[in-house]
Amino acid sequence: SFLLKLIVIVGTAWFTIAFLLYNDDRGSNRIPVPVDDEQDAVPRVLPFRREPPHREAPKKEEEKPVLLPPASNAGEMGKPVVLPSNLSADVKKLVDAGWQKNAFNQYVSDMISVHRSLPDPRDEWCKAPGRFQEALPQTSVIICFHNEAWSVLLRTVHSVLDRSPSHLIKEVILVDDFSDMDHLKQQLVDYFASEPKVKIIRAKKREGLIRARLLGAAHAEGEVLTYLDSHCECTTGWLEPLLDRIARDPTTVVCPVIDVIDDTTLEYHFHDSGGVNVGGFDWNLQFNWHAVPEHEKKRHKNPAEPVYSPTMAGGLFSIDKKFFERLGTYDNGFDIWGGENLELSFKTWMCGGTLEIVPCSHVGHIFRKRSPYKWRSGVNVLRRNSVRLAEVWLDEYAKYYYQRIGNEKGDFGDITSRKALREKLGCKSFKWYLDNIYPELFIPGEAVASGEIRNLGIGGKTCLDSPARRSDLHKPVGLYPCHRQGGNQFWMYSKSGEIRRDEACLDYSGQEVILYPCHGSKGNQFWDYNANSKLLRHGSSDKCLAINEAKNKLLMEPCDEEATRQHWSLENYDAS
Ligand code: LR7
Ligand code: MN
Repeated sequence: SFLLKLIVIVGTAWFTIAFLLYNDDRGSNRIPVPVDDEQDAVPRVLPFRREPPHREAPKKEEEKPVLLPPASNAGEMGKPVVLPSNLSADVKKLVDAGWQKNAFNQYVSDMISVHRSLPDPRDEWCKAPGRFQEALPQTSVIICFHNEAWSVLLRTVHSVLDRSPSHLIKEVILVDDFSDMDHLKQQLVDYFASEPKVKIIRAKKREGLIRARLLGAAHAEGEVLTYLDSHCECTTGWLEPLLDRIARDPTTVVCPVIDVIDDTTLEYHFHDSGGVNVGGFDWNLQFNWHAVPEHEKKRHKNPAEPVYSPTMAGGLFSIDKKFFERLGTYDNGFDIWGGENLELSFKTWMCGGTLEIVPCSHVGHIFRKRSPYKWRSGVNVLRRNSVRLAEVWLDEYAKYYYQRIGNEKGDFGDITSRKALREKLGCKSFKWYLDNIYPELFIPGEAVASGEIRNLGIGGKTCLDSPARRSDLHKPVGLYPCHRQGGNQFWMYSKSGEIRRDEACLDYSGQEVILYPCHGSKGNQFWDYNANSKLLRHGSSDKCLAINEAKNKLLMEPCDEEATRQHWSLENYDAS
């Protein structure tokens, strides 16, 4: 009977493990999408696409960083480092391992000095004498990390220390969010032993980046908090323009221009100040970038002046510590990654502050195409965070997000204290925010139909389907069996005859039916739906939308009311 018990125990354990793995797969960071499209709705940091987070923790054995002697001048002045194509098998292994652990080219980073030089990106306007106030508040720079590469973390810290006036840096707080890589333990402490400004704080368990940031704030002594990701590089003069805005008005929250550090070559790409973008979001509650809108351009004489931004990317910003506290910092129920950037953006605007991007300040960031670290098993973290955000801040607009997730809110925990906070602060409504701060955003409620667009021919089970990412623009629109889960099959039919999701519109110019940035001038993006005939007649061609026999391709045909392959139903269609 002992043997029997053993078998039962081993069996149960096996099932538990299998269940957890299964759940991890199901609960990974995305909204329900067809199985063949794993990539949608993963945190998308445009214009770069990410993949779902790794499901396994990085392997234990390969922890020792590969510390190569910096190759002479490699990467200086932000230049790219390109590895030769004829690498030996041993080196190639190291390069691959670096990519695997970090989702960027760690090997190349290790070849570059942690003090490398960068060109000065500033517009002349920024360098005018007296541009910024002399007396500026001191800042605590808070850098959270979970298993960051050694050379990349050090370069971040040195870029702060090397390129900031030392009297403005109260301290640099490194918050270790429960990393398990060896180099982040005693080796890191030893490295900074003679640098009194650098403090290392360790989370006792994995907190996720949001609570890690709060831990950093709790230890901070500076008047201003400046947050950076752990894979950044600050450029000359990055700090003064940020602190200057806060000195003038402590309710101003400021972000630098975020330049791209190439994930493969570590090249530093400058965004020139003519090309500054501002932050927005879509109804998946994902952050995105936009050109500065005309009404905002009109407020400025020089493009290097700070611009209002509806949202922030999240990782790189400065905020007055007292103002951050007044706003109730972050929702500490946010786990691991995501949502906090929009929360802070909405709150800032709705509760009496302003949010700006400061073109005189440039900081580089390594953009990754996937998240290299482990998230949580069995929970859709990003959705949970986003539902909390929507419940507290979006008022009657929350429903547009819920439509995107098939109205499955899941367990999002307790939010009473967050609602009480909003009440106490007497913040403005989300409608006020949309009308005044983000008037460019398309409001789904203004659509005549919203939901799936189903073809009624050949079985009547085929729906328009596309992730409609920025990378899908200019590509043909797909078809897929209808799944009733929103996501890639959620479309809106606007009053002006567009079939759209966010900024992507169905567009036909004689070749294929593609997605194209919505332009608002009808023509190739005009579709006339007739609820009686069920036809979708196209504006400029006068043809009708249909599907092919194999149900995998959209066609444009001469309109024929008898052809069921030209018949469509638009969910929630309301012509009144
Ligand atoms: O569990 C974690 N614990 C952590 O300490 C997970 C992450 N982290 C650290 C991590 O080591 C890094 O330093 O938190 C930082 C951010 O994590 P990333 O680099 O994986 O995030 P990201 O750059 O892909 O994501 C952007 O959106 C996030 C939403 O929660 C955060 O706000 C990030 O700070 C933010 N990054 C930027 O804004 C940089 C510019 C990207 C753009 C656009
Ligand atoms: Mn980052």
